[in-house]
Amino acid sequence: MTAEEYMEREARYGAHNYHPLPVVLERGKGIYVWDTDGKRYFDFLSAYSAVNQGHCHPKIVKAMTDQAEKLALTSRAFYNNVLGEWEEFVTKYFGYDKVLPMNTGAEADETALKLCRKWAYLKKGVPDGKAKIIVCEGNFHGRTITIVSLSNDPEAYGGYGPFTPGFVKIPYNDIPALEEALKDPDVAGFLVEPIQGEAGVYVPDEGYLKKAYDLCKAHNVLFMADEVQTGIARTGRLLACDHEGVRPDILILGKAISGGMMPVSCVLADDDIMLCIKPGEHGSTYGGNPIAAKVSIAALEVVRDEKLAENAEELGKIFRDRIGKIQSDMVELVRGKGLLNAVVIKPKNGKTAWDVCLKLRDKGLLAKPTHQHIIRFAPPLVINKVELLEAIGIIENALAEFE
Ligand code: IF1
Repeated sequence: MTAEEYMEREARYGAHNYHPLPVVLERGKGIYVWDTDGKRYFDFLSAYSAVNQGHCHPKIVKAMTDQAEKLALTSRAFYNNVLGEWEEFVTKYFGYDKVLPMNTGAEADETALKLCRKWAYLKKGVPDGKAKIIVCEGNFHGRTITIVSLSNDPEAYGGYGPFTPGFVKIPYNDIPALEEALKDPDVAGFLVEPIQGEAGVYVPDEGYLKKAYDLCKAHNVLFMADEVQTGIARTGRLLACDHEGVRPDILILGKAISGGMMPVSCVLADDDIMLCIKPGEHGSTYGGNPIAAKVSIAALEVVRDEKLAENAEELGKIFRDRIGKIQSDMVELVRGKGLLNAVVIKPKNGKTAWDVCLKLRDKGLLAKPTHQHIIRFAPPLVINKVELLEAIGIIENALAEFE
């Protein structure tokens, strides 16, 4: 089949809820993916930061296949011999008393919201049904009805009402707005992305997270960090909150916690919070399944053993420095942390970020525009300096062709 035929088949039989860049992939290894014609590309999306450890990392593949041959799924109706191993590993790795496993990022965010409300009623003394949670404009936390209720992006929430009540939206990176919202005694939690990914890799002012955390503490409000995209070494630290020495009360993880092998997500918290949810009050058929447990341990070991956070920190600086020096009217701005970066593109002669991404594809590098005018660049964190410089060369050449 030709690439065209693969794409037509998807359009014919699949729902039209995506608009992919026209490239059909069939194989991945490390920082590279190959299309159905055998052409190789740098993957500068990394499945939205799920594949931080690189495609098909041998250690993670082995963990997956070994466990798949033994025991794949028990549900949580019974114990299995690996879930506890993962729970011990993950809680020690991130430094929390307890972990609750789910599958997708959206489910982990939902779990955090439920946990926060339970805590508000059981521990903070908020009257039943009155708990409020503060969220930030420009957020992206997933696609469920409750989560799109938090969104102020019409594309995400439009046509999906009625929406879940109990949320207060304030501007991102705005401490006075948070201070004001926290005056309400029924506020139970504050949910925030340490860097807003979907908004276009929007990095808040230095000190924002720390100030927000301190304000939450002063008001007995839970600080909940959605590190689904920023977590697991992407921004140059294990967690983006580590840049400011903030330890969230509720930590939400997904994506790279499995190295992109399968959906694994979780919520971490200490006993005082986590034990507010009792048996039967929350869960998921696949959450914490034996394959997920083994895959996730391997994925996190790779992050530690291959020093991916350190690599992201170092190479991220080179990336922003070199891209910032490109002589092109189309490069308005480059921003980011570690290897989570975005370039804001100024359209030229009717050519937009989409056209730049098509040009990059032709030259062997895959990236995806967000919000018309922004391109996100997030390679697997196993990339080395020589490879990064080659990729930067491709970006330079692509932009030069629009001059
Ligand atoms: C799609 C964006 C990235 C997330 C944060 C929770 C979730 C996500 C901070 C939900 C998911 C995704 C989903 C993906 C596109 C993508 C994305 F462009 F929309 F913003 F990564 F940048 N919290 N992000 O970023 O996780 O339920 O998907 O596992 O196609 O919707 P999920």
